Amino acid sequence: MSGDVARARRLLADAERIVVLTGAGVSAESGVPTFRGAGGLWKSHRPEDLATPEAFARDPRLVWEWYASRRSSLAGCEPNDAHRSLALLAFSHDATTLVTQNVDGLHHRAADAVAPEGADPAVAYPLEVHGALHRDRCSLCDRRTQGRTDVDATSEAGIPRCDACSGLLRPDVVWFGEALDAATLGAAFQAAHEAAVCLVVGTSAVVYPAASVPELTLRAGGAVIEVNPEATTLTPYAAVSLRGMAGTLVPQIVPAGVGRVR
Ligand code: BV8
Ligand code: ZN
Repeated sequence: MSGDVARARRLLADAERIVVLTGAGVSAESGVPTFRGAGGLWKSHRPEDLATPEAFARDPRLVWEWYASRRSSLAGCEPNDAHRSLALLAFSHDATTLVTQNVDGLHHRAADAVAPEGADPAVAYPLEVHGALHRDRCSLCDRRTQGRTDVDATSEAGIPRCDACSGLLRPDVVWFGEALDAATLGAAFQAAHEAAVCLVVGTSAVVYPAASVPELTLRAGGAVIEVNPEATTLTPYAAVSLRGMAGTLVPQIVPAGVGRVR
Protein backbone atom coordinates (compact mmCIF):
# COMPACT_ATOMS: atom_id res chain seq x y z
CA MET A 1 0.00 0.00 0.00
CA SER A 2 1.50 3.38 -0.93
CA GLY A 3 2.51 5.79 1.83
CA ASP A 4 -0.10 8.26 0.67
CA VAL A 5 -2.89 5.67 0.81
CA ALA A 6 -1.79 4.71 4.33
CA ARG A 7 -1.73 8.37 5.38
CA ALA A 8 -5.20 8.93 3.95
CA ARG A 9 -6.52 5.85 5.77
CA ARG A 10 -5.01 7.04 9.04
CA LEU A 11 -6.47 10.56 8.65
CA LEU A 12 -9.94 9.10 8.03
CA ALA A 13 -9.65 6.53 10.85
CA ASP A 14 -8.64 9.24 13.35
CA ALA A 15 -11.20 11.82 12.21
CA GLU A 16 -13.89 12.71 14.75
CA ARG A 17 -16.13 14.13 12.01
CA ILE A 18 -15.87 13.58 8.25
CA VAL A 19 -17.44 15.39 5.31
CA VAL A 20 -17.25 13.89 1.82
CA LEU A 21 -17.74 15.94 -1.38
CA THR A 22 -18.22 14.01 -4.61
CA GLY A 23 -18.46 15.19 -8.20
CA ALA A 24 -19.03 13.61 -11.58
CA GLY A 25 -15.75 11.64 -11.36
CA VAL A 26 -17.13 9.31 -8.67
CA SER A 27 -19.69 8.08 -11.22
CA ALA A 28 -17.35 7.95 -14.23
CA GLU A 29 -16.61 4.23 -13.70
CA SER A 30 -20.36 3.60 -13.59
CA GLY A 31 -20.54 4.90 -17.16
CA VAL A 32 -21.93 8.36 -16.37
CA PRO A 33 -20.10 10.95 -18.51
CA THR A 34 -18.35 13.72 -16.55
CA PHE A 35 -19.07 17.37 -17.29
CA ARG A 36 -15.67 18.57 -18.38
CA GLY A 37 -14.01 15.30 -19.35
CA ALA A 38 -13.74 13.95 -22.92
CA GLY A 39 -17.18 12.30 -22.85
CA GLY A 40 -18.60 15.26 -20.93
CA LEU A 41 -19.44 17.49 -23.84
CA TRP A 42 -22.90 16.97 -25.26
CA LYS A 43 -23.17 17.19 -29.03
CA SER A 44 -22.07 20.71 -29.90
CA HIS A 45 -23.32 22.28 -26.67
CA ARG A 46 -21.43 23.01 -23.42
CA PRO A 47 -23.26 21.95 -20.27
CA GLU A 48 -22.78 25.48 -18.91
CA ASP A 49 -24.83 26.74 -21.88
CA LEU A 50 -27.62 24.17 -21.59
CA ALA A 51 -27.94 23.81 -17.79
CA THR A 52 -29.39 27.33 -17.36
CA PRO A 53 -32.88 28.79 -16.90
CA GLU A 54 -32.21 31.03 -19.90
CA ALA A 55 -31.57 28.01 -22.15
CA PHE A 56 -34.80 26.40 -20.88
CA ALA A 57 -36.81 29.59 -21.51
CA ARG A 58 -35.25 29.93 -24.98
CA ASP A 59 -35.50 26.31 -26.09
CA PRO A 60 -37.13 23.93 -23.57
CA ARG A 61 -37.16 21.17 -26.19
CA LEU A 62 -33.35 21.20 -26.64
CA VAL A 63 -32.79 21.24 -22.87
CA TRP A 64 -35.21 18.34 -22.44
CA GLU A 65 -33.47 16.46 -25.27
CA TRP A 66 -30.23 16.58 -23.25
CA TYR A 67 -31.83 15.67 -19.93
CA ALA A 68 -34.07 12.95 -21.37
CA SER A 69 -31.00 11.33 -22.97
CA ARG A 70 -29.06 11.56 -19.68
CA ARG A 71 -32.03 10.14 -17.75
CA SER A 72 -32.40 7.18 -20.09
CA SER A 73 -28.65 6.39 -20.17
CA LEU A 74 -28.64 6.47 -16.34
CA ALA A 75 -31.09 3.56 -16.33
CA GLY A 76 -28.20 1.32 -17.43
CA CYS A 77 -25.71 2.58 -14.83
CA GLU A 78 -24.98 0.89 -11.50
CA PRO A 79 -23.19 2.28 -8.41
CA ASN A 80 -19.48 1.35 -8.31
CA ASP A 81 -17.12 0.40 -5.48
CA ALA A 82 -16.49 4.06 -4.65
CA HIS A 83 -20.22 4.74 -4.06
CA ARG A 84 -20.49 1.54 -2.02
CA SER A 85 -17.39 2.26 0.11
CA LEU A 86 -18.56 5.81 0.84
CA ALA A 87 -21.93 4.43 1.95
CA LEU A 88 -20.17 1.88 4.21
CA LEU A 89 -18.07 4.69 5.66
CA ALA A 90 -21.26 6.57 6.59
CA PHE A 91 -22.77 3.42 8.16
CA SER A 92 -19.67 2.64 10.21
CA HIS A 93 -18.62 6.20 11.17
CA ASP A 94 -21.73 7.98 12.40
CA ALA A 95 -20.30 11.50 12.15
CA THR A 96 -19.89 11.30 8.38
CA THR A 97 -21.84 13.60 6.04
CA LEU A 98 -21.93 12.81 2.33
CA VAL A 99 -22.39 15.80 0.00
CA THR A 100 -22.73 15.29 -3.74
CA GLN A 101 -22.84 17.65 -6.73
CA ASN A 102 -24.13 14.76 -8.82
CA VAL A 103 -27.75 14.38 -9.82
CA ASP A 104 -27.50 10.69 -10.83
CA GLY A 105 -28.88 9.12 -7.62
CA LEU A 106 -26.09 6.51 -7.52
CA HIS A 107 -25.11 7.29 -3.91
CA HIS A 108 -28.70 6.56 -2.80
CA ARG A 109 -28.74 3.29 -4.70
CA ALA A 110 -25.39 2.28 -3.17
CA ALA A 111 -26.68 3.07 0.34
CA ASP A 112 -29.79 0.94 -0.25
CA ALA A 113 -27.60 -1.89 -1.57
CA VAL A 114 -25.01 -2.04 1.25
CA ALA A 115 -27.08 -0.97 4.29
CA PRO A 116 -26.16 -3.38 7.11
CA GLU A 117 -28.97 -5.40 8.72
CA GLY A 118 -31.13 -3.09 10.86
CA ALA A 119 -29.45 0.13 9.65
CA ASP A 120 -31.48 2.97 8.11
CA PRO A 121 -30.15 3.48 4.54
CA ALA A 122 -30.87 7.23 4.90
CA VAL A 123 -27.80 7.42 7.17
CA ALA A 124 -25.75 7.13 3.98
CA TYR A 125 -27.94 9.25 1.69
CA PRO A 126 -25.99 12.31 0.52
CA LEU A 127 -26.99 15.95 0.60
CA GLU A 128 -27.75 16.47 -3.11
CA VAL A 129 -26.79 20.12 -3.47
CA HIS A 130 -27.57 20.21 -7.21
CA GLY A 131 -30.86 18.29 -7.04
CA ALA A 132 -31.80 14.98 -8.65
CA LEU A 133 -32.27 14.02 -12.31
CA HIS A 134 -34.83 11.31 -11.46
CA ARG A 135 -37.32 13.95 -10.25
CA ASP A 136 -39.34 16.51 -12.26
CA ARG A 137 -40.32 19.91 -10.94
CA CYS A 138 -43.06 22.19 -12.28
CA SER A 139 -41.57 25.45 -13.57
CA LEU A 140 -44.76 27.25 -12.48
CA CYS A 141 -46.03 25.76 -9.20
CA ASP A 142 -42.81 24.01 -8.07
CA ARG A 143 -44.65 20.67 -7.58
CA ARG A 144 -42.16 17.77 -7.53
CA THR A 145 -42.96 14.40 -9.07
CA GLN A 146 -41.13 11.22 -10.06
CA GLY A 147 -39.30 11.94 -13.35
CA ARG A 148 -41.06 10.94 -16.57
CA THR A 149 -39.04 8.32 -18.45
CA ASP A 150 -41.08 8.73 -21.63
CA VAL A 151 -40.27 12.34 -22.50
CA ASP A 152 -40.59 12.83 -26.27
CA ALA A 153 -38.26 15.79 -26.83
CA THR A 154 -38.52 15.67 -30.58
CA SER A 155 -41.20 18.36 -30.45
CA GLU A 156 -42.35 21.08 -28.05
CA ALA A 157 -45.68 19.23 -27.76
CA GLY A 158 -43.84 16.24 -26.26
CA ILE A 159 -42.44 18.20 -23.31
CA PRO A 160 -44.11 17.09 -20.07
CA ARG A 161 -46.57 19.39 -18.33
CA CYS A 162 -47.71 19.57 -14.73
CA ASP A 163 -50.89 17.61 -13.89
CA ALA A 164 -51.87 20.31 -11.40
CA CYS A 165 -51.35 23.56 -13.32
CA SER A 166 -50.22 22.56 -16.85
CA GLY A 167 -46.94 24.41 -16.32
CA LEU A 168 -43.87 23.09 -18.17
CA LEU A 169 -42.05 20.45 -16.14
CA ARG A 170 -38.25 20.65 -15.80
CA PRO A 171 -35.70 18.26 -14.33
CA ASP A 172 -35.43 18.90 -10.58
CA VAL A 173 -31.79 20.02 -10.79
CA VAL A 174 -30.09 23.34 -9.97
CA TRP A 175 -29.00 25.17 -13.12
CA PHE A 176 -26.13 27.65 -13.44
CA GLY A 177 -27.23 31.04 -12.13
CA GLU A 178 -29.84 29.41 -9.85
CA ALA A 179 -29.64 29.36 -6.08
CA LEU A 180 -29.07 26.05 -4.31
CA ASP A 181 -31.59 24.93 -1.68
CA ALA A 182 -30.59 26.98 1.37
CA ALA A 183 -31.25 24.24 3.95
CA THR A 184 -29.30 21.63 1.98
CA LEU A 185 -26.37 23.96 1.38
CA GLY A 186 -26.44 25.12 5.01
CA ALA A 187 -26.22 21.53 6.24
CA ALA A 188 -23.30 20.87 3.88
CA PHE A 189 -21.46 23.99 5.05
CA GLN A 190 -22.09 23.12 8.71
CA ALA A 191 -20.67 19.63 8.20
CA ALA A 192 -17.67 21.08 6.33
CA HIS A 193 -16.96 23.59 9.09
CA GLU A 194 -17.06 20.90 11.80
CA ALA A 195 -15.16 18.20 9.91
CA ALA A 196 -11.63 17.14 10.82
CA VAL A 197 -11.31 15.68 7.30
CA CYS A 198 -12.95 16.58 3.98
CA LEU A 199 -12.62 13.71 1.48
CA VAL A 200 -13.01 15.12 -2.06
CA VAL A 201 -13.69 12.49 -4.73
CA GLY A 202 -13.95 13.10 -8.47
CA THR A 203 -14.52 16.82 -8.79
CA SER A 204 -12.71 19.53 -10.71
CA ALA A 205 -13.72 21.83 -7.83
CA VAL A 206 -14.66 24.68 -10.21
CA VAL A 207 -18.39 24.96 -9.48
CA TYR A 208 -19.45 27.18 -6.59
CA PRO A 209 -20.84 27.28 -3.99
CA ALA A 210 -20.29 23.45 -3.75
CA ALA A 211 -16.53 23.90 -4.19
CA SER A 212 -16.52 25.93 -0.95
CA VAL A 213 -17.06 22.72 1.07
CA PRO A 214 -13.35 21.70 1.25
CA GLU A 215 -12.35 25.34 1.67
CA LEU A 216 -14.53 25.60 4.80
CA THR A 217 -12.90 22.51 6.31
CA LEU A 218 -9.42 23.94 5.60
CA ARG A 219 -10.35 27.33 7.04
CA ALA A 220 -11.55 25.64 10.25
CA GLY A 221 -8.22 23.81 10.57
CA GLY A 222 -9.25 20.49 9.04
CA ALA A 223 -7.45 18.45 6.38
CA VAL A 224 -8.41 17.66 2.78
CA ILE A 225 -7.86 14.30 1.09
CA GLU A 226 -8.35 14.35 -2.70
CA VAL A 227 -8.99 11.37 -5.01
CA ASN A 228 -8.67 12.28 -8.69
CA PRO A 229 -6.63 10.99 -11.66
CA GLU A 230 -5.75 14.63 -12.39
CA ALA A 231 -4.53 17.51 -10.24
CA THR A 232 -7.06 20.25 -9.50
CA THR A 233 -7.00 23.73 -7.99
CA LEU A 234 -7.52 21.98 -4.63
CA THR A 235 -4.41 19.79 -4.95
CA PRO A 236 -1.92 22.28 -3.41
CA TYR A 237 -4.08 22.50 -0.27
CA ALA A 238 -4.65 18.76 0.18
CA ALA A 239 -2.88 16.90 3.00
CA VAL A 240 -3.01 13.88 0.68
CA SER A 241 -3.82 14.00 -3.03
CA LEU A 242 -4.22 10.49 -4.48
CA ARG A 243 -3.81 10.23 -8.26
CA GLY A 244 -6.10 7.51 -9.49
CA MET A 245 -9.60 6.19 -10.02
CA ALA A 246 -12.23 6.50 -7.31
CA GLY A 247 -13.37 2.88 -7.77
CA THR A 248 -9.86 1.67 -6.92
CA LEU A 249 -8.68 4.19 -4.31
CA VAL A 250 -11.78 4.90 -2.19
CA PRO A 251 -12.17 1.25 -1.05
CA GLN A 252 -8.47 1.31 -0.06
CA ILE A 253 -8.66 4.42 2.13
CA VAL A 254 -11.99 3.86 3.86
CA PRO A 255 -10.90 2.51 7.31
CA ALA A 256 -10.67 -1.27 7.72
CA GLY A 257 -13.59 -3.00 9.35
CA VAL A 258 -15.93 -0.63 7.57
CA GLY A 259 -19.42 -2.02 7.40
CA ARG A 260 -19.77 -2.89 11.08
CA VAL A 261 -22.66 -0.76 12.32
CA ARG A 262 -21.42 0.85 15.58
C1 BV8 B 1 -25.18 30.17 -8.11
C2 BV8 B 1 -26.82 20.27 -12.05
C3 BV8 B 1 -26.04 32.26 -7.41
C4 BV8 B 1 -27.29 20.35 -13.44
C5 BV8 B 1 -24.82 21.65 -11.89
C6 BV8 B 1 -21.17 33.66 -13.90
C7 BV8 B 1 -22.56 33.71 -14.08
C8 BV8 B 1 -23.46 33.01 -13.27
C9 BV8 B 1 -22.95 32.20 -12.26
C10 BV8 B 1 -21.58 32.13 -12.12
C11 BV8 B 1 -20.68 32.85 -12.90
N1 BV8 B 1 -19.40 32.57 -12.48
C12 BV8 B 1 -19.48 31.68 -11.46
C13 BV8 B 1 -20.77 31.44 -11.23
C14 BV8 B 1 -21.29 30.57 -10.23
C15 BV8 B 1 -21.60 29.25 -10.91
C16 BV8 B 1 -20.28 28.53 -11.13
O1 BV8 B 1 -19.66 28.11 -10.19
N2 BV8 B 1 -19.88 28.40 -12.43
C17 BV8 B 1 -18.63 27.73 -12.74
C18 BV8 B 1 -18.75 27.01 -14.09
C19 BV8 B 1 -17.51 28.76 -12.77
N3 BV8 B 1 -22.44 28.54 -9.97
C20 BV8 B 1 -23.76 28.64 -10.09
O2 BV8 B 1 -24.34 29.19 -11.00
C21 BV8 B 1 -24.53 28.02 -8.96
N4 BV8 B 1 -25.52 28.95 -8.51
O3 BV8 B 1 -24.05 30.58 -8.02
O4 BV8 B 1 -26.29 30.93 -7.84
C22 BV8 B 1 -27.34 32.74 -6.91
C23 BV8 B 1 -27.48 33.00 -5.55
C24 BV8 B 1 -28.66 33.48 -5.08
C25 BV8 B 1 -29.74 33.68 -5.95
C26 BV8 B 1 -29.60 33.38 -7.32
C27 BV8 B 1 -28.40 32.91 -7.81
C28 BV8 B 1 -25.24 26.76 -9.41
C29 BV8 B 1 -24.23 25.71 -9.82
C30 BV8 B 1 -24.94 24.39 -10.06
C31 BV8 B 1 -24.96 24.06 -11.53
N5 BV8 B 1 -25.53 22.73 -11.73
N6 BV8 B 1 -25.37 20.44 -12.03
C32 BV8 B 1 -26.89 19.13 -14.24
O5 BV8 B 1 -26.28 18.18 -13.69
O6 BV8 B 1 -27.23 19.13 -15.43
S1 BV8 B 1 -23.14 21.78 -11.84
C33 BV8 B 1 -22.38 20.50 -12.63
O7 BV8 B 1 -20.97 20.73 -12.42
C34 BV8 B 1 -22.62 19.10 -12.07
O8 BV8 B 1 -23.41 19.06 -10.91
C35 BV8 B 1 -21.19 18.67 -11.74
O9 BV8 B 1 -21.13 17.74 -10.73
C36 BV8 B 1 -20.66 19.97 -11.30
C37 BV8 B 1 -19.23 20.12 -11.00
O10 BV8 B 1 -18.50 19.44 -11.95
P1 BV8 B 1 -17.70 18.13 -11.45
O11 BV8 B 1 -18.64 17.28 -10.67
O12 BV8 B 1 -16.46 18.57 -10.78
O13 BV8 B 1 -17.45 17.41 -12.80
P2 BV8 B 1 -16.25 17.70 -13.82
O14 BV8 B 1 -16.59 16.98 -15.07
O15 BV8 B 1 -15.97 19.17 -13.84
O16 BV8 B 1 -14.98 17.03 -13.13
C38 BV8 B 1 -14.94 15.64 -12.97
C39 BV8 B 1 -13.66 15.35 -12.20
O17 BV8 B 1 -13.59 13.95 -11.97
C40 BV8 B 1 -12.40 15.73 -12.97
O18 BV8 B 1 -11.53 16.44 -12.09
C41 BV8 B 1 -11.80 14.38 -13.38
O19 BV8 B 1 -10.38 14.42 -13.37
C42 BV8 B 1 -12.30 13.50 -12.29
N7 BV8 B 1 -12.45 12.08 -12.65
C43 BV8 B 1 -12.73 11.55 -13.87
N8 BV8 B 1 -12.80 10.20 -13.76
C44 BV8 B 1 -12.58 9.89 -12.45
C45 BV8 B 1 -12.36 11.09 -11.74
N9 BV8 B 1 -12.12 11.13 -10.42
C46 BV8 B 1 -12.08 9.94 -9.77
N10 BV8 B 1 -12.28 8.74 -10.38
C47 BV8 B 1 -12.54 8.68 -11.70
N11 BV8 B 1 -12.75 7.49 -12.29
ZN1 ZN C 1 -47.54 23.03 -11.73
